Amino acid sequence: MLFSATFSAVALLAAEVAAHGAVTSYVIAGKKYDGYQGFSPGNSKNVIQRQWSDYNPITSASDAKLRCNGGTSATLNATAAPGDSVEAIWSQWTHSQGPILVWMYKCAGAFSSCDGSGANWFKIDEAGFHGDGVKVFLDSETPSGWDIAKLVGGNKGWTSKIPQGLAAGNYLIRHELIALHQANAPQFYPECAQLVVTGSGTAQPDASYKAAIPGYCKASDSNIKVPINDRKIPQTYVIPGPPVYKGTAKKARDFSA
Ligand SMILES: *[C@@H]1O[C@H](CO)[C@@H](O)[C@H](O)[C@H]1NC(C)=O
Ligand SMILES: [Cu+2]
Repeated sequence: MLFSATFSAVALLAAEVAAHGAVTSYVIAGKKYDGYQGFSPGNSKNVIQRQWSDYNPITSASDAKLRCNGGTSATLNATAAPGDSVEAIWSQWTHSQGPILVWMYKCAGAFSSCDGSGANWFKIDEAGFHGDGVKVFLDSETPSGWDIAKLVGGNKGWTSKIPQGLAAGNYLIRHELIALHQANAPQFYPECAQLVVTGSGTAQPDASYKAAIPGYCKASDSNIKVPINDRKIPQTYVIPGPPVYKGTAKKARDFSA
């Protein structure tokens, strides 16, 4: 009896693990960094990623865990310059509907006292839905109009760039997947890592690019509470949160010079 109880607990855990996912490693400015592996803290203590207790979905837009999946500490950091690429890798991921959001937060000082509080998070990248209005619906699996579908299958990465000219300093970088496959029941999957931005940049986003986490969205928002299987609604999707901050990169409309 004891054996079978233990066995089913393990089986249940395995099923949970199979269903969800988290960022488990990074490639930053060409260098590979381990993330936290979860469920086995003793095996992955010294990493750049803030440690999370599990990668079950967060189902409330106001849950304090939304910030970094509850993780508050990491012993290491990665280094990158403005314009460098940051690839986050999910060792497993299974949901093919929902947006990808990549956020940063400038710490006032040391990482150990950087808690990500206040309306100071800004997006550096995002990806959502592009249907063809004919056969690609919000809930289509194949083809999927969602970029998040590219992460399905395991050991897949998403690459973003540190904004040009971004002020040097200590930053948190937060990767967030919002899985929308269950109608009106969003699931948030965020993880954060510690990143030292080098160089002589001074650019910082103004308040129009910033938001608090939690706080940037509400449970009732039409892009959070999504009736994904309703093909009568417009087959479009607006990614939640402020616009993506591009640093000093020229915007399309800045064609003078
Ligand atoms: C980042 O990591 C390096 C190497 O471990 C360490 O020397 C440095 O103090 C860390 N930086 C911060 C801001 O914690
Ligand atoms: Cu899941």
